[in-house]
Amino acid sequence: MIGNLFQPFVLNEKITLSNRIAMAPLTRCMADDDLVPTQQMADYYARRADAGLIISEAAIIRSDGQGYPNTPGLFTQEQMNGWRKVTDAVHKNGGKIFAQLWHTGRVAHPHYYNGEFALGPSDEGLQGSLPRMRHLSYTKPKAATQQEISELVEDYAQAAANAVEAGFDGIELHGANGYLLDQFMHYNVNTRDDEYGGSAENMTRFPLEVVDAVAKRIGIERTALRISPGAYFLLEGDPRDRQVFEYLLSELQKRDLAYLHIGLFDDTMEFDYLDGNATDFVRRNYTKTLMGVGGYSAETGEAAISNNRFDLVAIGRPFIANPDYIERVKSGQPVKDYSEEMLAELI
Ligand code: FNR
Ligand code: 8K6
Repeated sequence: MIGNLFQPFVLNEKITLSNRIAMAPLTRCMADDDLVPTQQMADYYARRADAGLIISEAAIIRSDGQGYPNTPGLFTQEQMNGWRKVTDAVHKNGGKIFAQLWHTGRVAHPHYYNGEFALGPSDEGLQGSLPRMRHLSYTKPKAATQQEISELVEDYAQAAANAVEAGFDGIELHGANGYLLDQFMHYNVNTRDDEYGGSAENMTRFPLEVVDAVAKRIGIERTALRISPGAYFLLEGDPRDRQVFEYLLSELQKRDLAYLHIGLFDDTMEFDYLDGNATDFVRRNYTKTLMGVGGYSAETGEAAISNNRFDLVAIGRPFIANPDYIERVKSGQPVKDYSEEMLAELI
């Protein structure tokens, strides 16, 4: 039943995956209070090392990128040492692991880093209160200056270098789901009128500067990117966003990323301004290695790969519920259903 899913997949000269199933990045809020990954986290990832690729839960590149409690960092030596336990454990079990690099932008909260403000593309803020911290409301962000944007580019590159030093096989830039890089690419949040806003070329400038700075530091073959052309989480879509992503994809097409990954919870979602779902929009505009995601099982992922909708499938919630997901699928055993209570513990 499951055919080419379990064949090796060559990403590039440096990296070959043992199969086409990736573990999606899954924030678990289980790092210690210095945002250092723990031994329990190392054990959790090691149990899933038979995935073709593990993409780590998002790790913040610097303290003001934090928007949720106990999300791990990749900017101190102690955090790198914690990640080293994770990467060693995964490699010992024959797996490969990329770090997902994160800055939440306007979704950050000064409470977490004892700061004055959250940085965003503009001062367009979020309404409401924070998940798991309902007593805190989102703050009005400060629009990043060009100097601050240059510092952010450097901090992404440094976090990527830290990731490689901590033993990761590569990194995935979190450019999806309404966080900092994604905020620059949607008109709803990016209302700038300088060279970082107002046109497709300007709105993709910062994300592309980050891609290029990271690639220069660790190699493009170790650099991947996750994007959400369809806005569905933490920001609103705008018909003009389509041109931004068409331009982004035309630029990415010129680079040899390890892979491009869609940021979605549900791949059946349709977006008017993309003429359908986000995955098909990306596939029409980008011909290199693409990772799909959002409500897939191994069977439906395999079918989508056979239909050439994408090349690799990321599985999220089922991996939370089933540490032995790959074994179960391979041997035809049923997989346990995910439920939100499972987030309380790392099994
Ligand atoms: C996520 N997702 C997510 N995405 C991301 O890019 N970085 C992250 O850190 C997280 N964290 C996260 C935590 C939890 C608890 C969930 C449920 C999801 C999204 C995830 O990678 C994936 O896109 C979705 O879960 C959809 O895939 P599944 O679960 O339908 O296979
Ligand atoms: C990306 C980091 C987030 C951290 C916290 C946990 C996430 C919980 C997951 C459930 C949220 C589902 C949101 C889906 C949005 C779809 C809206 C149409």
